[in-house]
Amino acid sequence: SSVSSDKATQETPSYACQRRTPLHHHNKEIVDALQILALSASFQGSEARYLGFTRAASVLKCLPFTLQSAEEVKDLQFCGGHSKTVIQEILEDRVCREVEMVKNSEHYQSMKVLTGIFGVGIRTADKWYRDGIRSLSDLNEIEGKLTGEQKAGLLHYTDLQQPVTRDEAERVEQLVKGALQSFVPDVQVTMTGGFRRGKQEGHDVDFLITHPNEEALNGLLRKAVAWLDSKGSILYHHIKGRSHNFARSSTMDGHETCYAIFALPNACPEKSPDAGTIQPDLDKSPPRNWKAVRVDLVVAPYSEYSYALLGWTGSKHFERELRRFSLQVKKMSLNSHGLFDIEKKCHYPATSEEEIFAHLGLLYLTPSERNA
Ligand code: 8DG
Ligand code: MN
Ligand code: MN
Repeated sequence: SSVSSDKATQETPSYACQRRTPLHHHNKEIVDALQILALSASFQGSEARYLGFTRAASVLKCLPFTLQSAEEVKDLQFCGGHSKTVIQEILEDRVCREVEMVKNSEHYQSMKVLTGIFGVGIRTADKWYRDGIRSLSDLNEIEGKLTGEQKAGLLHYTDLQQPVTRDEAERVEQLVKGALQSFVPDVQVTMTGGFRRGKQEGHDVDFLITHPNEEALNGLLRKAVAWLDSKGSILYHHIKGRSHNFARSSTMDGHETCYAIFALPNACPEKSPDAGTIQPDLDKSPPRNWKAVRVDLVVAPYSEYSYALLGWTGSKHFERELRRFSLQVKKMSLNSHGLFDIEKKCHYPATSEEEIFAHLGLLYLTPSERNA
């Protein structure tokens, strides 16, 4: 829907799923600023402004050079006037007044803290804000009204605010694989989410579980989680069962999913020459030998595996753009279960992500090119 010359349109395709978006790019300061404005817009319930700033930030991630002057900004495509003003201000003054104001605002700061709690979305946080809640300590007063998920989120808040490192993610993978394989030795477990896109840290660890024999998957997630729980590895978990009659819309997914908080044991320390030295124990409480880590486990039947893999690898903006492209350009409905051609009224099976891109007429993008 953008009005630009044919030549310019060829340079930057309009949907993020038509572009290679690397993890590292050349305009971090500007992208960070635009993403703060996007987040602030979402905190205010403005989906349109959220999308505008998010799209502008995403376009900048693909630029192969660092923006130097306001002059270069004029020709930027898929970047609205408001975003362009922000970019120009940063290029000229290093800071943008609107971004500084947002960062200092009470609503933004409180919403950031409150939505940072596992189990707290924007609506809940905003309702709390309107009830006068500003910080974590204010939540003690309404403790009785919190869900189990939110109570766990609050209890492990400090740990969960720490990024999960790749090393920690790999140790979670060993735990998860060990539990699943004790029931089904040849179960397939794949790390998805940001780590699959090449990120070195994340806010959680995401896994996709499948097996060629669908019977093998029956009850597997519940058994594996119960097994981990019995070993003390689970601090919180909530399993959402598979929904068989979910609407095949582009926004709903119905895979069996476990949202959990793991107690990840610390890595074994390297043996050092003075390992035997007795350390004075100044603090009387014993040192904690685990860290709370958020983990998402998703089970997909083998026939839907490629769609689930594509859907759970992200990024969130990439997924949103992929579904928007499917619907608007191809008249097909895409979700983590499959691809449905609305006009031909047929489903497209796929045994790899490459095949899904091909069905959509898109150039294949590797996971590390999906950091939109
Ligand atoms: P991070 O954890 O490193 O911060 O980033 P991430 O791994 O990219 O984000 P994420 O929040 O863990 O989400 C990973 C992908 O999973 C993302 O593309 C969106 C997708 N995803 C959810 N929830 C759901 C859901 O309910 N259904 C489907 N199909 N996908 C989902 O987060
Ligand atoms: Mn993740
Ligand atoms: Mn996740």
